[in-house]
Amino acid sequence: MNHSKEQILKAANAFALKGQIKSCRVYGSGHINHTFFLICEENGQEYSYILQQINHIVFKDIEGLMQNIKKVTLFLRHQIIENHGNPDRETLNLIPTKNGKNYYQDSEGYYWRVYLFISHATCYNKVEKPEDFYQVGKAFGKFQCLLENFPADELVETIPNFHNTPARFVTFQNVVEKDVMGRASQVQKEIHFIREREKEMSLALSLQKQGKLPLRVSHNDTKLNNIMIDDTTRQALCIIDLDTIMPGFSIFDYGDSIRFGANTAKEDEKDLSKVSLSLPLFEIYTKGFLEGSKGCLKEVEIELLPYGAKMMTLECGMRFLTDYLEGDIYFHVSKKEHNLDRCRTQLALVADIEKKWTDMKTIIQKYKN
Ligand code: ADP
Ligand code: GN1
Ligand code: MG
Repeated sequence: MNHSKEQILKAANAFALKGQIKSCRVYGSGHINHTFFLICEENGQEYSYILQQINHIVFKDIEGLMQNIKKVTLFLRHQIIENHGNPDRETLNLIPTKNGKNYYQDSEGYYWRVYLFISHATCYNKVEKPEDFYQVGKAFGKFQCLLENFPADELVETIPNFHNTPARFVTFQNVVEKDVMGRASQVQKEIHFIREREKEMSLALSLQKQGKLPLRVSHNDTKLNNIMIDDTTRQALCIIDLDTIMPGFSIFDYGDSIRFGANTAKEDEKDLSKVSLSLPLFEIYTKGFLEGSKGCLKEVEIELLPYGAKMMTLECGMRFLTDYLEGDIYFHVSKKEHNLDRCRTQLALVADIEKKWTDMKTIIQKYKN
């Protein structure tokens, strides 16, 4: 969806920004929302903001989603203040509309929100320094503990069954069968690869049902570009993209970070020979995650970390393929077969994870105490 400049500025002006808008440009590389970087000016002073048009096809209950974000950011804000941190930089801060609401709906039905822009910090699409990935692991690990006492029943499920892999498999099977775009014959190999792994998909949910695996308040979308790293201190500064905060599994928060950050190739790399699981990156993230979550995770959660990495990669590959078969209606795409390329990298990574299973287990043992 391309919004007109007029529509974007009208939305921005609905918010209680400081000063006059000076510039506005498309920003970031998220697959879901439409993000803009705003600069305002007042008395020679500049103020920066992130403006987002929230994807209401993906998120059906925007009111509930924004309530979640409000509650979680307030909760984190208190903890940051207690720890003498900077609450304007270490968590997202919503800017209200001029009417005091935390989102704005325009006349065409689009939903918008504004956050304080976190400056002098970067979201990376690829690990540049291994030490950064350690910091990211530590931050996401700590996030599990920070949210341990957050009242989970106050959160709405913004996307029901988000990491319910068996439910995603059912959807996938239906989409393959319908084949609305006539693309299924071209991707038989990928379909087969996913089907072969169906049995493994239900492990987490069945352990949860048996009371062995705890459901926690988790982030659910822990890829590298959903965390900001401070340009000066090079520490993980702020976890962003809180749209999917809801009950989930710690192993999936861990796993989604590995899926994206420990892949030696980009998520949409065409040359599959470049795709592999980097064991050094896997190790450094694991070290950080286990340090950050020390004392919070149960033994079973630690044992299942490699499974979390494999499942998030397989599920993501299946989701990209589902979207490709449905005609690219969910993830933003910027080229032909973009979702198919993404699916193929994920499945290639699953295959490599399977090869490195024992190494992964050994690394976990090394850091678990
Ligand atoms: P999506 O759901 O589409 O991934 P995100 O909320 O992750 O949307 O935002 C997309 C990108 O915008 C991020 O990867 C990051 O680069 C940038 N971004 C989002 N919020 C902020 C913020 N408060 N300050 C600075 N940059 C931000
Ligand atoms: C999406 O919003 P973004 O770009 O951070 C998606 C994740 C996928 C990821 C794949 C709400 O994340 O689940 O793992 O793309 N988010 C949603 O890169 O579906
Ligand atoms: Mg994002």
